[in-house]
Amino acid sequence: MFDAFAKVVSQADSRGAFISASQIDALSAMVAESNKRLDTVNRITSNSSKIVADAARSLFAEQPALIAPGGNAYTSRRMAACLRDMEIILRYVTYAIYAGDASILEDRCLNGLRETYLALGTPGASVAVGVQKMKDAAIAIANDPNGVTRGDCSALMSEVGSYFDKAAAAVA
Ligand code: PEB
Repeated sequence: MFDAFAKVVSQADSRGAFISASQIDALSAMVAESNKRLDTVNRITSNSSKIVADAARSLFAEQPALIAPGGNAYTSRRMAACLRDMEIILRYVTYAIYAGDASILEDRCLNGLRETYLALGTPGASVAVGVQKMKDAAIAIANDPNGVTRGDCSALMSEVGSYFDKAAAAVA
């Protein structure tokens, strides 16, 4: 489990090298922009229930077989497991945004998740659709220019998107 700094250190150490000037520049840009990152995590975190519930509703509207008798999210127990899974994935994505590095998401959430869904008979492709819906909602909320100092968040938003994409690709 790394953050952006630990990852740079680990990479430099594996080469037996000092931290390079370009690595220092990249980390210093990350620090300079860090309020955007913290605002993003704060906004997604404080809207997490809505992001999960809306994405799930939209997924079930598109794929009603999931909630019909015999479906993978039919019965309250499976529905609860499904909402919980989406919340877990969103939580690990917020950790990755906070750390500026995907390794916590990869190591603790995505590693083995495809195999878990295969073993359970849960359709990973449907989970991936739900994750993409959470991505769209999270970016819309994080990128809202109202209520914050306005600035260019395009690089950060594409980074945020990449963590959701990684999660979706891991289970699709
Ligand atoms: C992963 N999900 C489920 C299980 C596990 C996970 C380990 C089995 C144990 C259980 O039921 O609790 N757990 C989850 C996760 C981490 C973890 C991400 C990461 C740290 O520890 N069903 C659908 C939808 C989808 C879904 C497509 C979008 O129809 C999910 C939600 N996951 C789902 C369901 C189950 C499950 C379990 C329904 C229960 C499966 C079953 O018992 O039939």
